Amino acid sequence: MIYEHILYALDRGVVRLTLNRPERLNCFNDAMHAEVRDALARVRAESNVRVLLLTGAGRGFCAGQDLSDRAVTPGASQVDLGASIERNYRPLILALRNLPLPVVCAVNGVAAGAGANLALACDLVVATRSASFIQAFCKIGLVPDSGGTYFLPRLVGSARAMGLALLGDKLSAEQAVQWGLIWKCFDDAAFAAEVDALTSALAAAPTRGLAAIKRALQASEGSTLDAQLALERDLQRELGYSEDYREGVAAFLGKRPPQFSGR
Ligand code: T3D
Repeated sequence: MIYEHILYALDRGVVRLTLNRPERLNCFNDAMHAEVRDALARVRAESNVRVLLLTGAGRGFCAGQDLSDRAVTPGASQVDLGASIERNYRPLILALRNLPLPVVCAVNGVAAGAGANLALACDLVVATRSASFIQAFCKIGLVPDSGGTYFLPRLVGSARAMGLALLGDKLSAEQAVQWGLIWKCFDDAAFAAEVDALTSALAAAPTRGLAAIKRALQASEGSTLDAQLALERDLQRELGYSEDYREGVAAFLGKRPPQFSGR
């Protein structure tokens, strides 16, 4: 597939997927959704990908759904938003969550509506200090989608989730870090270098182990202690036979840096 609305680049194990409609703050139309779906399938299929980096072109990260595709003209039939969610947003969020490798979101500017929750669905979210997060849905009579009602209370607690979702106020990246909504924010000038350092470190790490950590932490969100203990046992058993575990132990005992292959 030739991409018109995203950029896709693989370099040293890191796929950089850039939402690329900067004149509209990278908001989603159906074509961009189809391209992102194709790109995520490609990431899954390529054996040498060890990290996915999601970011946006220009001054914004993503402003959610393209509302110019939702203008209602007199006499025209209205769009079934449930069908749009089912076709586009739900599979997108599930694909990111189920990818067996770390997904980093580099929020380079405003993240609004489904754009904000797309970021929250990623495993590590970093932002420029000038970035912001807006649960814009309430301003147009909608409910937070793309996992917003799932991620928000789990990340920041129900009082803050309610405030963000009911008021739709802009939350600064610094406040988002303080509230535990995202991992870190960096000065804008240092952002690219910090993101490179983060993704390079993850690309050199034991990929299967990281995928298992992601799976176990996700599972704990709806699980019991006993079920988690059983899952940890099963994952540890599996990882104990991996090349990266053998390399990690050998490197530790040999007092040398490990060279993980991701296998
Ligand atoms: O519909 C379904 O399928 C259901 C799923 C829905 C999921 C959703 O995401 S619903 C929520 C949709 N998003 C929003 O409501 C956010 C709308 N955007 C904004 O509120 C503001 O643009 C921002 C707060 C994000 C940024 O404000 P600001 O002042 O920095 O920029 P701006 O001037 O508003 O935007 C720049 C341009 O991008 C502007 O175009 P123009 O005037 O220069 O030609 C603006 O219209 C355009 N733009 C920004 N967001 C959207 C958009 N165009 C279409 N759709 C957008 N979502």
